[in-house]
Amino acid sequence: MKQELINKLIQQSNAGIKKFAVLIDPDSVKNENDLLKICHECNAANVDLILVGGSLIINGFWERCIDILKEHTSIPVVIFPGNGMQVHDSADAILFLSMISGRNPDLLIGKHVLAAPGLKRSGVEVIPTAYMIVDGGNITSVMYMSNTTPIPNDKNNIAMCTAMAGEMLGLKLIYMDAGSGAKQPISSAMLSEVRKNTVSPIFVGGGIRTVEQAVDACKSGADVVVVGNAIEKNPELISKLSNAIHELNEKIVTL
Ligand code: 1GP
Repeated sequence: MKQELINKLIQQSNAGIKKFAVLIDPDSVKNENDLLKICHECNAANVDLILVGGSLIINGFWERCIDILKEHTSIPVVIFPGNGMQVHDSADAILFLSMISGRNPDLLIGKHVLAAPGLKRSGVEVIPTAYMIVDGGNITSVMYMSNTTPIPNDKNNIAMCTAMAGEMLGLKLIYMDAGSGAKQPISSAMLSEVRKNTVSPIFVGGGIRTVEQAVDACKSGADVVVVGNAIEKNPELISKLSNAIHELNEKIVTL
């Protein structure tokens, strides 16, 4: 199985390099032109990853969305699946999410069994991901659709032990998510606690709307900051967030 992207993420995380990922929900993009606008902004801002996914597939734009992105950018396009139907051969990789914050067996292993043969045939890089939902102050789609209880946002030890267990089970990447449109992002204290006790690359997302929040998340230990909602509303934010995160890397190199 391919391990190109995960190996790069591990290497760069070890070197302290911070990355910015834009999340595109194909159901939220109105038309191909809007998608192309976001794609061009991502190219111009040197965004590191484009994640594609959403809780549902409503408008039938799923496969076309990934194909358009692959035609117009060399940024890796990574599926962040909201359900087992969100697979497409032309993506570079898929986050194979085991929702270890919850106790829904279907999302821990059940859906994976169904998806495995198709994924193997597809040749898409499969990244085993410890997916942790954290309460962001409101009921988000992922909470409702997954039928799971999120980790309470002040229970840093629960988050830390959950992430450690995920690593011990062999999951290669940790994704801490307050859910799309969360009122508040995951706290710096929780991120630091998880960072201190794990070595895998950490993705963080959910409710990040400002440069300050993105930079704080990086300084607290996140390797990749994921932003969806805020950039859908204001695509100009893409370059601001990307520049701010990449500036942190310049500081690392010159230290
Ligand atoms: C959600 O982590 C992502 O799963 C991004 O969240 O849309 O709130 O940026 P936002």
